[in-house]
Amino acid sequence: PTNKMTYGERAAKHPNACASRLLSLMERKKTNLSLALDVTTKKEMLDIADKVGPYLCLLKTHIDIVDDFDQDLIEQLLVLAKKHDFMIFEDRKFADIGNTVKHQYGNGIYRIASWSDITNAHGVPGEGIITGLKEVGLPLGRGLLLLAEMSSKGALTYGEYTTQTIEMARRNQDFVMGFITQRCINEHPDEDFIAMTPGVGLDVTGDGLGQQYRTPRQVIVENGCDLIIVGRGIYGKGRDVQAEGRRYQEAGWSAYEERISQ
Ligand code: S5P
Repeated sequence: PTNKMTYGERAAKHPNACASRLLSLMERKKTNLSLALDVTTKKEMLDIADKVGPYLCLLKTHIDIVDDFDQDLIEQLLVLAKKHDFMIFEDRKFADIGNTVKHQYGNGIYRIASWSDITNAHGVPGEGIITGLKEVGLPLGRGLLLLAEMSSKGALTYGEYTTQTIEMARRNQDFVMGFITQRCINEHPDEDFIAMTPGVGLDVTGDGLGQQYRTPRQVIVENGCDLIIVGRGIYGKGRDVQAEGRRYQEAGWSAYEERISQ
């Protein structure tokens, strides 16, 4: 199964180009850390991305929360992505019909598809959401994640909903490269969806607004996930972002080494 293979071995045989690019980056940089950079100014965003960049494989953005967003922010993020060798994931969580999401992905002031390697979507509207996003993203070599399970308390992403979301992904493996999930979803021997997991923290178990945290070891070793997505654990109030970036990178990587050596 995939959770006994190295990221490099998976990269070499992965049919999805975007997934293969990410897995080989993870192997070469020795990191499975994604930073969830939920800050609201351009200055903070660029400053933290530059400081934590050496420890990341994937920078996760919420571009629509930046008060002073402009095109220059995108250009500078792309410069940092090149400088530090990380990919970008705009966490847009699309949730509308195919024709609408196509425009939300490719048009508007953000033009997400033009700069973000990866984005994500809910399965709630049905398979047309994937078809719409694919029309825009696949020709650009982009990848999509489906939200199979959420980290927050009381989330409705379970049971039949999650099962059907996974089936949608299985029918669209050219574009769907993985899941936002709390556990590894791969079942068939030839199946290799990348499992990215938010709700990761080493110091606290929640945030008072429904978020629930588990440790990198719980996520990577016990639940077989591939990437840890960490936000406030790294840039939260009073934290040394560089030191925390290194700490989460080391925790994530040693958990992965423990898993593949078992
Ligand atoms: O189920 C989810 C899915 C996502 S993408 N739960 C989440 O928390 N997220 C995102 O992960 C959320 O939007 C935020 O950007 C990040 C978690 O941030 P943290 O500060 O709680 O680590």
